[in-house]
Amino acid sequence: MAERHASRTCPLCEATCGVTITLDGDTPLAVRGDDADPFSRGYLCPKAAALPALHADPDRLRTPLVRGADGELHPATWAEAFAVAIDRLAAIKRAHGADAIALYLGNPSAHSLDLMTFGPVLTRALGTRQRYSASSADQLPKMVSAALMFGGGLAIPVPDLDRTDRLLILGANPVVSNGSLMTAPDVKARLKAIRARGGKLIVIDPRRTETAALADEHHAIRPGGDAALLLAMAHVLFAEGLVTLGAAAGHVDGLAAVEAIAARFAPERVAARVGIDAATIRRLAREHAAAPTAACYGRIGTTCQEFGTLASWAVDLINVLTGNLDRAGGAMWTTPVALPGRHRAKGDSKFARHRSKGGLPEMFGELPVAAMADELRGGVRALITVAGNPLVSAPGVDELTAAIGGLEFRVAIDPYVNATTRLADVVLPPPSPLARAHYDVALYQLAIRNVARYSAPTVARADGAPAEWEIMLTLAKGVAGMGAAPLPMADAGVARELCARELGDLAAAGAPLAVTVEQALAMLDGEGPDRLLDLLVRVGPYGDGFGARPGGLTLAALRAAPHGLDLGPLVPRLPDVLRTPDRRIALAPALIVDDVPRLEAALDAAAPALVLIGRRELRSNNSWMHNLPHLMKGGDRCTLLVHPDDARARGLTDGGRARVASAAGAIEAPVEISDEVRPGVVSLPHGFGHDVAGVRMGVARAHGGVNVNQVSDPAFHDGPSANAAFNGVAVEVTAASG
Ligand SMILES: Nc1nc2c(c(=O)[nH]1)N[C@H]1C(S)=C(S)[C@@H](COP(=O)(O)OP(=O)(O)OC[C@H]3O[C@@H](n4cnc5c(=O)[nH]c(N)nc54)[C@H](O)[C@@H]3O)O[C@H]1N2
Ligand SMILES: Nc1nc2c(c(=O)[nH]1)N[C@H]1C(S)=C(S)[C@@H](COP(=O)(O)OP(=O)(O)OC[C@H]3O[C@@H](n4cnc5c(=O)[nH]c(N)nc54)[C@H](O)[C@@H]3O)O[C@H]1N2
Ligand code: SF4
Ligand SMILES: [Mo]
Repeated sequence: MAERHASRTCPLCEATCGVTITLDGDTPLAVRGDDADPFSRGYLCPKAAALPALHADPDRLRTPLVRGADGELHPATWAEAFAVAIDRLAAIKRAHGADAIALYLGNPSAHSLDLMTFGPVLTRALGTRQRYSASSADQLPKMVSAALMFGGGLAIPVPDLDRTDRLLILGANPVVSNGSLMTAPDVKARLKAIRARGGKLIVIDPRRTETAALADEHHAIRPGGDAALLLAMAHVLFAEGLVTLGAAAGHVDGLAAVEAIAARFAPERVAARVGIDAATIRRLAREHAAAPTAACYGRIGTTCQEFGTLASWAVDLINVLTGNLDRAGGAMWTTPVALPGRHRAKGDSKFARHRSKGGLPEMFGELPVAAMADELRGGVRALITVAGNPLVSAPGVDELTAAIGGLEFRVAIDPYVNATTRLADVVLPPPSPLARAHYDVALYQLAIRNVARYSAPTVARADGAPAEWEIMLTLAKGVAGMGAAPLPMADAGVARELCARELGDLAAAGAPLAVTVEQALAMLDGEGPDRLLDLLVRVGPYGDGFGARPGGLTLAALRAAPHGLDLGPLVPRLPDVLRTPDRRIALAPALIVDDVPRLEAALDAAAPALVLIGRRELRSNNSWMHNLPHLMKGGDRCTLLVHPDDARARGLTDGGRARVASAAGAIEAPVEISDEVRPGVVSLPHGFGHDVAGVRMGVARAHGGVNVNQVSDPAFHDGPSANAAFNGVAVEVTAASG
């Protein structure tokens, strides 16, 4: 037996932990934390321990599936499956135009080097305006506020976790989620360290979460109250002369406009809607301002809600107004090693260039998932899903199921036959996550230290199976009508184009490199994503500049450091980080400010008696890791948390069943009575509902659970971004007999 050890980055969540895998040949046996990873320092969560099971899962597809004349999905060769997919897609595009094909990109694409680099190639080849992604069921409001305030959708300040004296967390549960828009392995230890060094942790959440359990203070806000709470804190800062801009001084516009808005949000006015009393709000504002350093941070509870963009904006207002933006211990920007488009002069704020039939705006080139069912019914003929399971993850899944079912043709790039891909006509499975190279292009933009870790594939790909970037490229070439060109040529074409763009941006920025595109291309390492990564590293701030900065980083240098490189704590980035048109911080962008009256109207309106929120749990990863037996041990986790008062008033019993009904639909779920949710709030996790006809995931089906997004209402969404509002959905809950 040739037992060996290989280290790589865990691809499963945003924490980017290093893992060391014990293998027998190419069979993974066990996983432990990689002690030599300078960022994760040996930390490992239970999900990573399931990587061998994921690799070995008999339900994970190894060959493509194509729907036969009998209406069933059958194994097919790669050549057959590509031929069917390309013929049909190309024919639909020819006959009905680019917008007849819709594309949905799911969450794991942000964790995949292949998809981060070659996803855009397919997107461009399709040329469709029918583009969707999990972003509009997630962080889109934060991207909108960051783009408008700072000039980049991912120019999102992250809490300087390891140095802060005070962390105010709203609507995030990092102890369970392992952190999001804040790449920080072993976040639990890092949070505990804040208190150990004398700092304070404050959690604002309708539920007393696992993170709240570690905190100095927990305040059970009413869902949707965050923007009002933070504006009321801003009110206090202005009223009491506590505003100080720190590093942002001299770089901000719109301060007077913000003061005028904050003036309308006295703590006493918002307290009832927010569910936190005025004295506490005043104290939170004063203590935040008085702390030597402080960071304000919000996540899903602040984005996937009715006022997502306002709340996301207000989080950074608090960072700015207390002098904590861009200072150590405050909220800072990462300096990532590899970042596409980093030298471009202009930001990426492209909004509302077109709209859905229902009037919802395009954002960063995509339409919101809240509009997807309507749009698919209105002229779209085919759908490609990549690493996504929208029939579990998007709001209003009953209507969306009918809409997807009614299309002419569906292609899924996915390793499982799940609630969504069971409807596909062609399923193209990516290789095991252990059989691909890994580099976190997306997540290292949001890391709490400047780090970089490249992982080579741990095991070989199965004979004849393409890498996922090759799947994307083959489809891209096919729909673009260049079917016969050999792959490497098209790959080289992608590299040439990116290289020309990056070198061109540098020249335009007055910092040209002394190489031609051809010379640079000749120096690049590898093919496919590796080659593009090498390019991005070399033109980046630590890069060798193709010889201009000898000793600078290259992909070869990353390969030589398989446990990762620690490039130090975050450093100040103002004003260079800004990509707003005037390179200033816009504190009061029109698109956001125009939404304030809607918030004020809500303050004065009657709130629903009972609202639904979501939750995550440790051994789960949205919808797709429920097929691994040892992650599914123990009791049913897909339960409806109900406060004892609400249970009593509705005659609900612990372990009994409840019917949950909203404007969008109704489901039944087992009741778990607990005072960890505040009265008036019930909580159900998302990611369940696997036991539907056609799903080929044996373990997941046995633990099917209910699909909460049958009651999430696509009509209930954020204003400016139209991001799905999964939290704060008005529901009626009654005892069910079943
Ligand atoms: N174990 C595990 N880890 C994961 C995932 C997973 O499914 N399982 N998913 C990954 C993904 S895709 C993401 S985006 C991240 C998400 O990471 P987090 O945002 O940290 O995770 P959530 O558990 O969704 O936390 C949202 C919190 O918001 C609270 N909340 C709900 N409504 C409101 C509100 O109106 N205001 C406030 N202040 N709070 C509210 C909820 O009670 C919940 O505690 O997690 C990632 N990590
Ligand atoms: N009610 C409610 N709904 C929610 C949320 C919530 O909090 N509450 N959270 C939202 C959030 S934050 C998110 S991110 C979305 C997630 O929404 P989605 O991205 O649509 O769903 P996932 O469950 O992450 O499904 C990922 C899919 O990718 C496949 N997959 C895994 N790895 C790979 C790979 O390497 N390549 C390919 N091609 N496929 C792969 C899996 O098999 C699965 O089918 O859900 C959203 N939906
Ligand atoms: S926290 Fe996330 S990255 Fe770290 S081991 Fe767990 S799943 Fe993997
Ligand atoms: Mo997410």
